[in-house]
Amino acid sequence: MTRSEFKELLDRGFVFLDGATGTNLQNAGMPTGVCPEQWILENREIMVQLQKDFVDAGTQILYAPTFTANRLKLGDYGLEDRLRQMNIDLVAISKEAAAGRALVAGDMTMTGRQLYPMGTMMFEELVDIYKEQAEALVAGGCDLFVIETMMSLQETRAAVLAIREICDLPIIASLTFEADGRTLFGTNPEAAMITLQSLGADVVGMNCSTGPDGMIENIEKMYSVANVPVLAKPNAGLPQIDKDGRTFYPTSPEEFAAEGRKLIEAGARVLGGCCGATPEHIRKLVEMAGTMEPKPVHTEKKRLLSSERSFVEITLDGMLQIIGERINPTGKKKLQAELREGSLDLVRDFARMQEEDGAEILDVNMGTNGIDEKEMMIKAVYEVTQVSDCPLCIDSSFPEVIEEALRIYPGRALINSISWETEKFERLIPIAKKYGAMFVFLPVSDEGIPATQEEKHAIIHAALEECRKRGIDKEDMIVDGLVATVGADPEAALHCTDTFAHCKNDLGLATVCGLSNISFGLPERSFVNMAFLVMAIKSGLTLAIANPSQELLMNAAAATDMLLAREGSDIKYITRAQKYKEAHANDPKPGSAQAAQAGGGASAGKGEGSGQGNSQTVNPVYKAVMNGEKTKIIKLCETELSLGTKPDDIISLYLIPAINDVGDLFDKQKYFLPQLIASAGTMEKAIAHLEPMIEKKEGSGPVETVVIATVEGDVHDIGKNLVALMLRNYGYRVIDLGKDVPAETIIRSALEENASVVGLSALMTTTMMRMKDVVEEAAAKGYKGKIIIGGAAVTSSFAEEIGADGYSRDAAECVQLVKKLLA
Ligand code: B12
Repeated sequence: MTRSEFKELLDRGFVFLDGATGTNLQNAGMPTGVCPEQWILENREIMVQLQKDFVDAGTQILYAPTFTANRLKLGDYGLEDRLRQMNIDLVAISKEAAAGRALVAGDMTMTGRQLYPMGTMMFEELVDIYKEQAEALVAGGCDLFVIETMMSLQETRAAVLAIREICDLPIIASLTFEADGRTLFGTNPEAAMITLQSLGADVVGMNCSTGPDGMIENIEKMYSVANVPVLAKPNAGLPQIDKDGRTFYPTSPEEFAAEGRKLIEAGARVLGGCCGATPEHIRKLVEMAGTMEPKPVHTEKKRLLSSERSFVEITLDGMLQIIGERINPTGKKKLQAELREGSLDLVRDFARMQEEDGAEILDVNMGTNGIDEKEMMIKAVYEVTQVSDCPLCIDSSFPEVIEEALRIYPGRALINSISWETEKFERLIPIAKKYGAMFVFLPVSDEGIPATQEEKHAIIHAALEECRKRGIDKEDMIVDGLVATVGADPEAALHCTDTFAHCKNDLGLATVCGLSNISFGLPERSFVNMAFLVMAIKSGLTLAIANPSQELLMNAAAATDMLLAREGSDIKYITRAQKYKEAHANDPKPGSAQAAQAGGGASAGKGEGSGQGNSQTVNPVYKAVMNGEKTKIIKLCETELSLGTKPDDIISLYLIPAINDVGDLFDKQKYFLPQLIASAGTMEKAIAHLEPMIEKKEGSGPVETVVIATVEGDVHDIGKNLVALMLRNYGYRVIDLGKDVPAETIIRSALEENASVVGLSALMTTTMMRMKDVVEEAAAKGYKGKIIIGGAAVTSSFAEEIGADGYSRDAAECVQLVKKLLA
């Protein structure tokens, strides 16, 4: 099926998908622990019957049972060499069931391995894994693709790109959102929709995780930014356990259909069911939808950029928006030196500071001599996306640098810039199109900078027309006003404002400019820049590339927006003004001798490498863990040691409080999994470095053995490692079994090692009950030693409740506890 035929199908109205595969097959006898794809091939008649039932119920698109038939997942069963034939045969099963009455989608999902920088797999490796499966699915004759149950937006991007690079079949992309409205990796529904529709997915939506009611708000959010149909394929409710310990899904077909009504009202056009949804659920859904009309797919396009976790809308009539300009080595000696050494610490700092100061988009430019710009740009994109939620503006003079950055950027980026010079335009427009990026258009032609306003405007018109012909919308383009220097051309500012007004009012185009060029060569440039900014905003400027730490500019922009009565600008101005007042509460009074010495006070701006607020008071080791700065941490620990702080004090005063604060921010959804992982990695590196330096305490008496482990299902081991370290320092023989350890292994080891004490750690409410399993296992196997427990999730009363012999709050107390128990 071609993409345009698929679009026609979607334009006609609702499209119905199938229901669950896994749960229905389990009910039909598929045992747990087997390779589902292989089981289906061996029991093909069961699958054919299930899918026939779905088609009879109204399913128009069947998902072929190829969900985990990728190299990595099949590899778990030693079946990777059969990948191609298995995918072909599995598609054939669905085709037989469809018998021409439904389309068959080749189904792909996550591989189970995480992408760099959280895991070790590189982006291209994943693209190749998906390509291999996609090629097999095409060979099997699938009509379209579905990428489903995705928890990572970046992995979904890899799959979409892989498919797009081998064929032009339609693609449905569907992610799984948690109850908090984000994927496990922190992506919100809008960011997912913006990123994937611009990358070329034909339908975007969500499946699994919650029941239909939990999806409604997320579907509304997706629909609000969508130009493609929205998909909803919920579970039949949240899974529950029956009295025999079996999982079931509680939503009946009637209830499922009733909730489906709300999903349709929220904007869903493509509908089906996930775990627990039977053919009867689909039948009721189809019947109910027959009484409704789908909401229209928006044809009007918004200007939207996204990062992995957030998004920004650019509006022609809204407040001025700032693209932070500081991640650019031009004229910044310190940044240049760092980049040459391969360090991106300052890049990360600039990213954080600019976001804090009000930038909504961050420009990233790595152009300086003495470095490989492409390599550095890729590193910078990885780093900045971890520390900031702002979408990025990829800024380079080299198309190949831009392309590489767009390929790995986990969102929808802005390109800075594409000009009307033939070579650049021809090279970069297809790149913008392939990756779905927006771009800054520089009205400069092969003849150079246009000599007159008429010429400038003629170039803009020609580019707009050419883009339209190539399927690029005017909303994807932001025109650069080409700011000249007023010292050389007295009408420079007037020409620019004329272009801003023309673009906005006559062409409906957004505009951008770098401000500071206007004042080049003049004294007290900040006054000129500010006056120009006010004129530019009034004439219709949409975005400015600027340093958001320049208070004068930022506050003048907020005040101008307020005077122009732009929505939300009054609150923004007041908030900024209050922040300004607080920041300057201790400044010398204007006009005083100190003020004169301070040289301009508020208007001076922060300048490179300064202005970290009151962060000077925060300990750098603490800060590095909070920010997940792995590369810095050893150096910072060394500095702290040289100041006389003992290694154990560094752990208890800075490292532990920092990781606990990270946990709080994670809890409040201010931090997401990538940040949690980065902070934990930084903490682990610091502890490994400090461990050999911690003084051994003199032991006394016989050497007693302690077996210690984090319980099954739990991978948190930082605290457990500290406990082990402390006990070793006090002379105990510690057998550390690691993390995620089953009860049987722990007790077996305790018996074999003749341990006097078993120490258990658990950090999650979901794993603390595994401690009880260990206590029971000890009783069953006749282990007579003591069992102690710890970890943030547990308390002394819980220890009593499960029959453990002791609990301690931290590692130091644990030593006392063990001593007491063995006395
Ligand atoms: C770091 C961290 C991680 C790291 C762990 C890295 C590692 N190698 O350990 C990573 C990123 C991998 C991680 C993953 C996850 N995490 Co986590 N994580 C944390 C965090 C921020 C800090 C834990 C920590 O190291 N604390 C510092 C140490 C020193 O403290 P401690 O472990 O409590 O240990 C001390 C004492 O408790 C005691 N002690 C510890 N063990 C023992 C044992 C004995 C015998 C004794 C006597 C004493 C004792 O002494 C220790 C030293 O003083 C906590 C938040 C928090 N404040 O606890 C969340 C937290 C535990 N994680 C949480 C979650 C939800 C997750 C994930 C599910 C996230 C996800 N969506 O994937 C996964 C879980 C994966 C799994 N199956 O386990 C939740 C748990 C919620 C709950 N109530 O169940 C928390 C509470 C965050 C939150 N507020 O939501 N996490």
